Amino acid sequence: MTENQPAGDGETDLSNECKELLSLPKERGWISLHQHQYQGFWCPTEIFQGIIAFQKHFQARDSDIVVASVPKSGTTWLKALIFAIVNRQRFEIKIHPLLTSNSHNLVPFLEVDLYRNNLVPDFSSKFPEPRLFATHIPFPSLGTIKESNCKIVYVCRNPFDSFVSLWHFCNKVRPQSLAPLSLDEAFDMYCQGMDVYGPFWDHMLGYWKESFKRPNNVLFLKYEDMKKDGVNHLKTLAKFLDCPFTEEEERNGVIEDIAKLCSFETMKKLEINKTGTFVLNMESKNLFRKAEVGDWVNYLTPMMEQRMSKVIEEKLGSSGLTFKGTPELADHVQQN
Ligand code: PPS
Repeated sequence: MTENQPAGDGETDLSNECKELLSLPKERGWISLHQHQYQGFWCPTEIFQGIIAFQKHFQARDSDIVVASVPKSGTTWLKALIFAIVNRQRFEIKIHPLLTSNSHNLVPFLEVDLYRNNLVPDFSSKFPEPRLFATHIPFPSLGTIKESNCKIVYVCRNPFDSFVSLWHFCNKVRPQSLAPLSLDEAFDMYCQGMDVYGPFWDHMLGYWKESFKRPNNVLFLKYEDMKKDGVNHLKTLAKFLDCPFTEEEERNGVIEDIAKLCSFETMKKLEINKTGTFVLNMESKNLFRKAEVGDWVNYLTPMMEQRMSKVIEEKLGSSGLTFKGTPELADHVQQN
């Protein structure tokens, strides 16, 4: 089957499935009018069909590499880092594809790009091995990826900053026909677990637990740690992906070059990221806001802070998963 070709006899089935899905629990959406609860997670209407087509048709290979995340956790960055690491023999830094393409267009989302609109992609030509994909789908719903031996790199971010990032982003990309989401309303939805692909806690826990069960297949990273020590994270990533940096590469500054190429400062300034688009025709410039750890203090009231802390404690407290950039939580964890 070739790219842009409908999924054969699945087309009618999928339409029927989608009709059925629209009868699932439904709430106000973040980037569209509605979101729906499917297999336990919340998903914008537009993405359903892609999720179903992906689950039905995608055949993972052991050599695949999959970037996974809750939205607004560092996906754009991680896609760039992995693309640059894996392809470092193919491209010179000075004329690198990341200088002329947004990382989302180099490492496509399975459900939002490749299988969107019930298309079945042509994997034969454009995808040299290892194939690089991304997804926001929670671990239990990953279809054949779960059973394969492929490498999954998951990035998570402290929920305080993720929430603020999500709220800003959604208000920028929501259709103009929809009223903006107020901070209060968005916060309430988030704390109830009705965030995009959420509840965020289930999303994180799915990959967190799997990273302990299968450490050679699932690498769990934290945005705040990556910001603090980019070079060491690049080494960890390359090793996990079975392409460790050689001593010579280290001596020649290859790691630093990649870190710089993929840095927020570099990516935000690129013409392609100021003027281009990425999935669902959204403007790429909205992917680059502040990239700070702890920016949430500028938005959340003490009451909101307390509520979020309580949610995190209740939902993630016993998991061992902790976050930096949330001083109160860090203190709390230390006290316990
Ligand atoms: S998405 O839409 O899910 O792909 O968004 P995602 O990339 O996960 O998250 C966007 C936030 O990441 C910041 N960002 C970066 N941080 C560090 N380095 C690089 N290169 C980078 N690129 C984007 C971006 O600014 C968003 O965070 P906020 O806090 O909103 O600035």
